[in-house]
Amino acid sequence: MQDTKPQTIYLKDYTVPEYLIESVELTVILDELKTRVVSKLTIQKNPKSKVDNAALVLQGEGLELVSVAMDGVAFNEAQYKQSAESLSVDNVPQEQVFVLAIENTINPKSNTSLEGLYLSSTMLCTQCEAEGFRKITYFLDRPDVMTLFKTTLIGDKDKYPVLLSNGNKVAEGELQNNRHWVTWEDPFKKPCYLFALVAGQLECIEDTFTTMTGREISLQIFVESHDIDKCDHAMQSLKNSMQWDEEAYGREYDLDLYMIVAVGHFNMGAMENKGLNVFNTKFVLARPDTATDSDYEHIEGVIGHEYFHNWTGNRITCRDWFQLSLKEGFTVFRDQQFTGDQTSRAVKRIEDVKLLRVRQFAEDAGPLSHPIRPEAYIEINNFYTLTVYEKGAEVVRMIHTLLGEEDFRKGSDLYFQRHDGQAVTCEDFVNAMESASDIDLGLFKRWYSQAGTPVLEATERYNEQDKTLTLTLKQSCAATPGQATKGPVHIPVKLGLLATDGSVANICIDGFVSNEVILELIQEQQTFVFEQLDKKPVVSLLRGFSAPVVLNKQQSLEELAFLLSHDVDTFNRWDAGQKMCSQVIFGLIDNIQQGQALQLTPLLVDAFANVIQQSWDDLSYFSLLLSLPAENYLAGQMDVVDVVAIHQAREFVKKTLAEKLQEQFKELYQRYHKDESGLFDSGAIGRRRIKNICLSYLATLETEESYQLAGKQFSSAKNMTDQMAALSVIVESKNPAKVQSLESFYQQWKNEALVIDKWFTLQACSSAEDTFSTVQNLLKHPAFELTNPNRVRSLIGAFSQANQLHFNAENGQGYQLLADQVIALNSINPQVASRMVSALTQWKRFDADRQTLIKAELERIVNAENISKDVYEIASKSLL
Ligand code: 7ML
Ligand code: ZN
Repeated sequence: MQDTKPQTIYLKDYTVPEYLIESVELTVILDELKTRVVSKLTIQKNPKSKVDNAALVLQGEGLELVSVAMDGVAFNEAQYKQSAESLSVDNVPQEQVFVLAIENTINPKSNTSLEGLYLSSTMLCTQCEAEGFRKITYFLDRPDVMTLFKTTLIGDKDKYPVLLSNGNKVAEGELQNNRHWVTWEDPFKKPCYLFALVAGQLECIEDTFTTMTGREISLQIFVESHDIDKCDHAMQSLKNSMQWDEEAYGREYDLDLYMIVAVGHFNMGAMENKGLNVFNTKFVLARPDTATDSDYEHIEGVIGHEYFHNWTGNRITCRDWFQLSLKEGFTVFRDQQFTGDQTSRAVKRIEDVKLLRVRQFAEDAGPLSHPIRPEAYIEINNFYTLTVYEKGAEVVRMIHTLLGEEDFRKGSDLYFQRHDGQAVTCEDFVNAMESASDIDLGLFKRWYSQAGTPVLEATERYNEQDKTLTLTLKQSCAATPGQATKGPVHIPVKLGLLATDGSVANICIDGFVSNEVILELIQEQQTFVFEQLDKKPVVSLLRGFSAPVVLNKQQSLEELAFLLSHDVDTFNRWDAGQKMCSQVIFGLIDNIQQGQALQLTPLLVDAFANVIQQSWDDLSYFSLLLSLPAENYLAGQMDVVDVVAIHQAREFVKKTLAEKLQEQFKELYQRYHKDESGLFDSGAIGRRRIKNICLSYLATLETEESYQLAGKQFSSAKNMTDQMAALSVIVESKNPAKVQSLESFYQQWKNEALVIDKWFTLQACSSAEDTFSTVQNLLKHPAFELTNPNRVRSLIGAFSQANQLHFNAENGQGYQLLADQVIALNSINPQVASRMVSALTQWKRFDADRQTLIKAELERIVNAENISKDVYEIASKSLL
């Protein structure tokens, strides 16, 4: 650790800023090695602050200070104090506005943290959220200080022909020595985390969008020249997003220009900087032969996400970083709705719940469990978590469910009306929703402060005499670090009833009759009585996954098979199949652990055969019904995770289904394999999904015929979806063409970084026996580099987070490999290093031997020299 003990920041300590920065004029003289920043801050005392004569403390990190002046008069060294993290001035004017002029220099090239101003290949770009602006110049780097920005960029005309910043271009000109300048002005006040600048040799595609009030917005997407043929889908996605936000939320874009820049080195997915989004190339670039159908979908979702932030994040921002879920939870909810509307609501909901249940539930159950509004942090970058984002979105979704579509829209309108231009709290959001409806959200607010996943126990009793069904729901939540006891939360439980013939049964409760109800659980235990039921119905509970809880309910395989064939709720129908598979697999895991022979129940084979027999419009949904639960989802449900038994049991089920349903899988494959060029069209996507899942079943048979099928698809594929699907089954199988296929793929795509990422990931995720040594070799591959986060995630991230079987090898070699890489990465990029540690946080879920091995690696990380506070916080809290 560093010399000073890392400081913890607490929500309860929040106070308003003592000073405000009304406006700033920034001049940035760009140079790879030494960029000069001249900043003129117009400052005044905050009328809301109760502190008199407070020192003015500006944050700044890694800056070379050149000069400071106030109201045109230069300071001598006695007139300010400088520390490694700040610049402070005592005795500043309390009554009138004053101008502080600061000059400093920075070195973008040596900035491998990719926070602040840095170099990505030949392009200079910035990332400021959460606290990166302080790496550019001294500032009040907190989201509740909102400022008008005017930015002048100066640079060499050949190296930096394109000079971009937020807002509108207001002036430009030429200078001596082949240099030029551009001035940008952003008419909206914003916190400095939304500042951005980009400079480089960029090309752009342009389009326009006409808003609902008839304003024409100019849209531009900037990329390096070799990527200019991969921007069309991103542009279409942007226009779709703008249209959707007008229709769904009545929100219009507010500047005349919207720019997106794609950069190859980026710590996260993308960033919503006002008028100038900066994106990871992964979420912009797509061409049918380089990007899969899922890539296309993710691009649309992320473009939407960043666009939607313009209202939920930029126009209304967060008071402090504890309120992160205010903008992120709501914006993720909005991008989920958007993607559902553009593609298939059923499929999108299932995909979102899969992510939540596997990854967020694990986070909530582990040592780093925190509420969606955390109470304390050491490094805020560590709190861009699945809990803040995904559970945060679920909490917004529950408000939507409780209020209904119409009142939710009224609530969001009221929220925008009340708080436009402000930096607010999660409480303000919920209050607006409450004011716009008749719903009491008092207890609901506990979702913001209580960590952990609630468990819902459901029991039912049918009374033949009264013709009633009594449903009892009981909620509980296990203790999490720092929260020993938990209270009940407000849980909306969507429910339907099915008659034994599979038809929808009427729900009669409290004198009302309907097809579907939302039960509101607010106490620890509640009982609901449904009347006028001539026969015992089958209950479909927690439809659409109406709350982020674990539902425990006894269900036989027969009952689950019934729901799988009859439920009208697409989520529960799919989930019934998943529960069936899970029950069967857990039975087989028991058999494996006791050394018994394995046998697959015909009930499961029949259920799959039955699904295949039906006719499906939504082939993507059909393909989800044929997918087995993932290994990590199964692991999440075991007391002591047995990675080997999980893998064996699941493979056994897959292979047995392939044997029994071989003819059906072959028929489906032939029916839907069209060798299409890979257009982003829902029909074609569905055909590829179903065909490729059939291919993966057939591949488990390890027959010459299956090898040929995969080989033929691999070599003739005209789109990346089919090519990757084929390569993936080749790599998983004993197919003799494996080495050669991997090599030819590499040669074909060695100049497309994003495709090479896929090549690394595929090998890192393989269950093949030699995967560990493959990963070791790939770390030494010339195309591997620790300075590129996408590459790190594609190899180290994939191996540690998506290869449960090999990462958790009994001898601990997976853990050791990860710790070595985390320690190496720590000094290059602390944010990415810290994210990589997350694979080690779940140690309590394993057997005693593995626990010892993992703990030893965590300790090695904590004690490593110069460990960053990012990595320190995650590793040390994991050990508690
Ligand atoms: C979520 C983002 C960050 C971190 C993007 C960075 C963002 C912060 C930024 C959903 C879709 C795409 C990206 C992200 C994500 C982790 C995840 N403000 O816009 O939230
Ligand atoms: Zn976001």
